[in-house]
Amino acid sequence: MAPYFARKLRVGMICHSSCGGSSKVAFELARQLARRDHQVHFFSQYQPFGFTSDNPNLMTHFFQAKWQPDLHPSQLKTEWNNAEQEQFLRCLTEVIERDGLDILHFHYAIPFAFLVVELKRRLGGKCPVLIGTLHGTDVSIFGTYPEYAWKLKIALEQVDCLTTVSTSHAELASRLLEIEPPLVIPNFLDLADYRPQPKLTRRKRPRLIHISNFRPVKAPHEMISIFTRILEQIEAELWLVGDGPGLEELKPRFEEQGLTGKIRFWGLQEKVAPILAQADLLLMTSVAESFCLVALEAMACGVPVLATHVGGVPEVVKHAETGYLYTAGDHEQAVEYGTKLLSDATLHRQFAQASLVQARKFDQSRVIGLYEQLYVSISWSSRPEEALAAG
Ligand code: GMT
Repeated sequence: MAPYFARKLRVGMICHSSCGGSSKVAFELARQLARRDHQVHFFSQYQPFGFTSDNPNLMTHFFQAKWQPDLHPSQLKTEWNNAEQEQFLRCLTEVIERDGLDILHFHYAIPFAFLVVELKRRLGGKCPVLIGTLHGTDVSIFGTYPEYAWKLKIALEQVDCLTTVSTSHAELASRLLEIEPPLVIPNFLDLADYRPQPKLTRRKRPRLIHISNFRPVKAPHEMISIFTRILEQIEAELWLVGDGPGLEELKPRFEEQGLTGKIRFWGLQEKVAPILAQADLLLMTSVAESFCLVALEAMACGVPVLATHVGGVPEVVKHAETGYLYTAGDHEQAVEYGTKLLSDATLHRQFAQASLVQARKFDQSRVIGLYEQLYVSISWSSRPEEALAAG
């Protein structure tokens, strides 16, 4: 049962308008907190792809009505012009002055760490407690440019509490940005939404699936090469879910390799669970992943994972239990693992079962309580008189 927090919180949640993992996590956290009767204000530049809510405790603020035509929903818009920054700060200030907020929680550091620090400068003592979650390339890419890392460090040090999604990412952030390691609160799923489903069709060939935004960090060209080599060993097909500017560049490669007919393109999908549940193996080829939310989504649907051994992935996928982790770039190893799992039904059943067990560790019912505890303890420590009055 969900823990009951007598004190209902007023939380502001900020994220990018992309369809990526950090937005998904932010929105799901907002949705689950609202279901627990907290008052949640969700702030994003535009309405993120597929995000809707009919819970009166969850109020949305999309402060730019018209989507920028050159912004693909898979992209994170990290550079905001002055007008956009001002609109954002005005929108936050209005809500804070009207409704009051105990906590303001941003997801992905850029540009939000800089913007909330500016908000704090303007609001002084009226500023809510600031919490930031570092999600991925805000550290693993931006953190590698020394000048940028320095600016980020200065902003992040003015935030009241930093969290991140895996131990590996906390260590990376601490090393690259020279900050105290952030608190680790893993990503989570509502297992009511992600679960195994009966296979809809009888199939002769096993089905691999890849879900991403096809950015370079996902190394999608590696996926073609691995899939082509798997086809030399067994019959198989590949489903591609998601979209991104990188996908168009890949399409001619599929044709060159004679893969048309073995690949289905699904494009961007609001609900990936029903598609995922029809697959046999998730293939992820990323060069960096702080967590790999899609691996968790797959496991929750009873689909084992073949992924690169990078970042926080080993904290999610258990090697040789819920999938296989291969050394990035070692295609031979990836092909060997993939073929083995897809051609041994008993082994596949064992892995699928173990995946379901592993996914339960990340159910929202376990993780949302960690955020509630953090919010309560940090907002009370910043307002000791209120904590005393509440006993
Ligand atoms: O950091 C990114 O490039 C994108 C980010 C996002 O907003 O989609 O993804 C990251 O956050 C997800 C949610 O915490 C994690 O599951 C992903 O592993 C992480 N991506 C990378 O680290 C590349």
